[in-house]
Amino acid sequence: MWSNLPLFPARASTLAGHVDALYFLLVAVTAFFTILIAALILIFAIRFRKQKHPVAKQIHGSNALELTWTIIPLGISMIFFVWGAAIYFTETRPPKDSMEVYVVAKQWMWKFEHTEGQREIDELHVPEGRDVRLIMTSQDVIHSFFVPAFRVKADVLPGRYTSTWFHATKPGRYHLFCSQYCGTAHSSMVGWVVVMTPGAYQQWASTGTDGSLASTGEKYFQQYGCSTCHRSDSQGRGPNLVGIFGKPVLLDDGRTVVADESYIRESILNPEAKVVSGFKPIMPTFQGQIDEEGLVALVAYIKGLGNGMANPPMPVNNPEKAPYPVPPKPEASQATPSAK
Ligand code: HEC
Ligand SMILES: [Cu+2]
Repeated sequence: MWSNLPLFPARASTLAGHVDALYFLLVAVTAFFTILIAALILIFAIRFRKQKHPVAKQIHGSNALELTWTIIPLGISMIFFVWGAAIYFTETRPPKDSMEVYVVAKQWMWKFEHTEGQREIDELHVPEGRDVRLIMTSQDVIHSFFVPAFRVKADVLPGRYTSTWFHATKPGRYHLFCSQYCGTAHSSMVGWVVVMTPGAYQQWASTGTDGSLASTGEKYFQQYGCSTCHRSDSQGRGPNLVGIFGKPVLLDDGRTVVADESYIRESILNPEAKVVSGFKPIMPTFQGQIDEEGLVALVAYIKGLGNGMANPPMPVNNPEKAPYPVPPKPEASQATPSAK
């Protein structure tokens, strides 16, 4: 009913209707109380004017009145709170099996990296009818990813991954804005989200790539020498990374963390922040050597190890089939992880 109102952007995601409904309720309740209060001011000003009531009659204390004006507003604000929180939780927790796109923002452009290997600038192609999760980071300052038609807005921060998701419901081209002032050309940090039918997307995604994102990551994995310490068996100087993604990792200070994208990123840039139990903090930092796009590729590679999705798992104990040269097995040495 509101779709033709030019004040409103198109409603092109599953979330848009929920956000709008909450928004309309807020507007309606606000309008109701604005009108009610304005009307009461007028009515009281006339009814209790000085000519009719020369001496004011004071009322001291009324539990009924105080309870009423406490409980009703509390109830109303709890509706906003609970409903808003529910939408927030939906919006921040991507459904399982979402398709994933990595986003690297920088002054003043959006870079998108698809797991299939497609790379785009200021344009994001996605299929209609699928959950799409964005894993986002910034190369410089704070940006914010905003697609009004999806009612999706999430800050994109340097030094960490943030994530949001959407499920587009209508093919079309939708505005993408940076909604966080980020310097001189902030206002031109705009782009398009192109929602395609699943078939058209399939075709688009399978043309003209030079390998998946994970395979790019695999190249880096060898180029930066990660593979000399991280092997697909337990003989490396670093932990075997096959299948670690999404699993809990025991640290040497007794804490347990889940190996998500942020953990892998931190492990590469600041390996000493969280040292895996049973290992020595010998991993060098790669801070300043690998840029955000390289990190994204490495994350995608490590993520794919062992779940058979992005890449076949690293073969275990099979030097012939290993994707990189496997050094001969060291004899039991100080580098072998000791069970704690
Ligand atoms: C000198 C050997 C060495 C090199 C080179 C090395 N690492 Fe590590 N890495 C380690 C060790 C040892 C640990 C465990 C101790 C720690 O957490 O710091 C580790 C931990 C990790 C972890 C956390 C693993 C877990 O099980 O939770 C990740 C992820 C990781 N490294 C990725 C990389 C990547 C990617 C590279 C290349 C850019 C790399 N490492 C290069 C030795 C190395
Ligand atoms: Cu920006």
